[in-house]
Amino acid sequence: MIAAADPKQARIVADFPILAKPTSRGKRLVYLDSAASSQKPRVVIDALVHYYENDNANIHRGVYELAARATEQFEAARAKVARFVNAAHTEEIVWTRNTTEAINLVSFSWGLANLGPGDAILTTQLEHHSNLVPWQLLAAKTGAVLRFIPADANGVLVLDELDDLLDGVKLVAMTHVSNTIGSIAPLATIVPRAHAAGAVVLVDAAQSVPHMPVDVQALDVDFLAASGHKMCGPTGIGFLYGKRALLDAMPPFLTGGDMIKRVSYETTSFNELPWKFEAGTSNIADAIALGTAVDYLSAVGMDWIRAHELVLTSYALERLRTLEARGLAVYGPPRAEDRAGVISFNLGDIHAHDLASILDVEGVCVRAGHHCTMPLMEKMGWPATARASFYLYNTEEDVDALVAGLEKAADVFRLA
Ligand code: 7TS
Repeated sequence: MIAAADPKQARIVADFPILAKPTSRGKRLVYLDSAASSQKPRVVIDALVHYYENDNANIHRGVYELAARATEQFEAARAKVARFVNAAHTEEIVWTRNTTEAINLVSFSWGLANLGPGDAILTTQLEHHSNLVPWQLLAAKTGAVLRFIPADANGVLVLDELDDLLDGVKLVAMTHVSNTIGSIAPLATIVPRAHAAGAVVLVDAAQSVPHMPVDVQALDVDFLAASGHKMCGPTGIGFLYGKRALLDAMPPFLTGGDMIKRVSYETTSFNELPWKFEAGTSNIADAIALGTAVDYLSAVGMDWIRAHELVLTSYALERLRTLEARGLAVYGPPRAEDRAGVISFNLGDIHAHDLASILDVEGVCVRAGHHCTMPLMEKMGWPATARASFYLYNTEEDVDALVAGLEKAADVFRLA
């Protein structure tokens, strides 16, 4: 039971101030675009204001109490994120702006130092541009080649040729959850085989860390990237997890203040982990507020969030099926268990952007377009899709509003 009337669900919805604000047309806001960015609970918004009103100072330099307090909270937030993904050591968490920057850090630092002509990078056909473009550029710079694990028509990775694909691979860089199709990658199968082939594994966890328990030690991944803004945190803060031995051996990415140990006019020695990778003044307030977001998610329970999204996804798939006769096509794995709370679809020959505009009139926010996965869209033969994505604050009423909006669209376009 996850209707809005459920007491735990009602409390969660009430934690997000924006959900109580009607749209300009007086509709209830039905936010189904959390894969793009999540809404923020009041505790996170309050954490930002509290920091600026009470604790604001630059970190890692002031001897005065205020600066010490800012530093302490900034580093405490790092420890919270480390615990959240079960990193063995807090210094294995490097703050970045977002997933994209975390992946670029690995590409520029580890990639340029470790790849050369003839080496291979293995990724998948499902990737967001953020986990594809950096590897294309790295391959061009180093002479490495880029290979792809294929996806089938449901967006499920096909592993039949995996051993051949892994031959000569130094890096496997793949998404945990497809942001377009919602399919969950079988990391438990791929990671050990990648390691056996001598490869390092980077996981783009932008769509998994916010939505399900993720344990970097259990998965045994070498690098993992995620964005704060998709997990109830502020924009402008994300993180890279990296195994300590790998991060230790890597050269810095960006250089300048804070990432140094000693500088002379001629030369520089670098700071210890994780600060070696954090050049310049960090995004202090947002890191601290991401710590608050992680506390909030942990209090709700990541198992609860995954189970909640599974129930909503099952319900949505079932309700959407009633529109198949009117031309609704739903993409991705047929079983809800095989996906995260992401559903891409098209309705008849209505362009996905028109569909999203009609839904918007009803207060329903969905994303339409290529979802930053242009090669996947082309492979699937979809010019665009509309995409609904769920989070802890969504309810069955939200799914009902989506379905009602789609029925209205079918009426407007006179579909069957
Ligand atoms: N990787 C995946 C799997 C993503 O879904 C996204 C963002 C990114 C990387 C990039 O995250 P960023 O925080 O660095 O921008 N995905 C989406 C989306 O699906 N709609 O808008 C952004």
